Amino acid sequence: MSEKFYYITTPIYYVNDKPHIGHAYTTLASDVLARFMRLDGYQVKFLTGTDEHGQKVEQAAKTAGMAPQDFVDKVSQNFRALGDILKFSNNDFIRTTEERHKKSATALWNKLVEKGDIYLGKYAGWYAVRDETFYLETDLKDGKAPTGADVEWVEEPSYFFRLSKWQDKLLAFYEEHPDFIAPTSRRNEVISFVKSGLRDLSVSRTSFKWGIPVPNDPDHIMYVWIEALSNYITAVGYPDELSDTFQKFWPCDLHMVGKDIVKFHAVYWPAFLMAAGLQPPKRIFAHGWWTNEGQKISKSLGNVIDPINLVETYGLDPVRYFLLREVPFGSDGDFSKTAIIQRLNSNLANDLGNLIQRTASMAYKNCEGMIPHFQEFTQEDLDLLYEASNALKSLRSLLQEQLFHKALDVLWTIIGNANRYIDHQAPWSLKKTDTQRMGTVLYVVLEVTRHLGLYLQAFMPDSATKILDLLGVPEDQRTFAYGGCDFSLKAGTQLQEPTPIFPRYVEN
Ligand code: ME8
Repeated sequence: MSEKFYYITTPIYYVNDKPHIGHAYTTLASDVLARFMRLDGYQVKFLTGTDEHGQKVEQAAKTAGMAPQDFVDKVSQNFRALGDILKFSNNDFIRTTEERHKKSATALWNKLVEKGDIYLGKYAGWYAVRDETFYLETDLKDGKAPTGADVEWVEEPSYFFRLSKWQDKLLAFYEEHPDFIAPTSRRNEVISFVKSGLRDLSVSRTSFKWGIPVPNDPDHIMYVWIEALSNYITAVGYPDELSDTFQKFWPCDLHMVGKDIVKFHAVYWPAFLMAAGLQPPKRIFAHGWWTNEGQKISKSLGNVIDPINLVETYGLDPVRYFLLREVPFGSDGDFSKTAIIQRLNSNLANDLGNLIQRTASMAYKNCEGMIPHFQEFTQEDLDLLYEASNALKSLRSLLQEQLFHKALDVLWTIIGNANRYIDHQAPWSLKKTDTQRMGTVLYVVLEVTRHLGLYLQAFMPDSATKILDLLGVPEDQRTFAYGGCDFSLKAGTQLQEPTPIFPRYVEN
């Protein structure tokens, strides 16, 4: 089989704050894709990390009374810890204060200078530290940035990137690559932004020190975005473009980001890359924004949702499930306690939990604790088995478009059908009249559960492992390559004694 590669990244998060639900959401969605692609036979590079330079971090360190490096060492750790708790499967974690990154960002800068795309000029404009962005006088609303951030007048020598030169090339690129930006609403937004005209971009600052110095002009620090974006190529070995890793993984398959930073990823980043003679990434998905019980999440409102807290309250897999099922991926979403409890109790405990619990318990009690023997399948049996094994095709195409909620819908349709099938077949009655048919019915549902267990490994890894363990599926037969009927459950395999995998949530 030929080797297949998949490279997925999350934004690198600012270390001026503790991770919250928004950060967890982006990395979770990426984690599900990384896991799915691994199960589907790809060699996956899954990168996340922390963005540690810039004025915002310098200020946060000062407020904390710490040296910037000590501060970032400490806060970066919170993001790693989040990954451990949420079981993110990233196989690289980049910090922009690492040597490999300084080397790569510097090399990218030098390349842009060499190509004539960076020049020294003078910057005068309104700068918002919070957004790390410059604004025009006409952008301001009531003396503040359109985002509400405070701005200050900045006038200083600055290096510029010739972004204006790339306007037509970017538009042509979007045209030729209709899947480059998703969802469509974001794509339209980006295209109209570029069409409205691109000005050259100030890419260095002299007003702070905490960053990577501009080569041969150390009074200047590289603007945080040119530096931060280059993390995606650092992690695959840039500037060594001929390295094995770079060859396998660049261009990146997917940059997963929130809608707040789509412009940087879909406009500036491909322009920098094209200017440096490198290929742009294949796709940028910009997801929506979470609010808390209808309110914008912010530190000043004191309503920041701590993902670690959520996991402690509801359990890891229910949180993973809820975040990706509740809201169509790409749209904004609202977190509410009622909604998560409802999802947990109805979709997980009732629909999936009961399906497994009642069939596995019946087989365990009535079929000598083993996967039952089966007889010839009826059309109804075959329909359900086919629906379960065939779901992989839909999951692949839905996840290729990052439609997590629809992928989960596909699985829950199977779960609903399997529950209806049991109700209709009533194996508890067959127990008295036709034990062989009872065995067949239980077998069908357990085999459907095996498929569900295989797929769910991407979404809810712990629970899926419990399902597959329960069924005695060998550990080396849990990738999608083993979905076919050659690897169906073997009658006579020992079942584990079933215990509920998704207990109901009862509020104290
Ligand atoms: O922007 N809902 O870092 P950052 C959903 N360092 N997602 C949210 C969210 C919310 N309420 N709040 C944050 C930066 N996010 C730069 C990135 S990349 C080269 C540099 C998520 O710490 C979402 O993914 O501000 C958003 O894009 C990201 O956190 C911003 O993280």
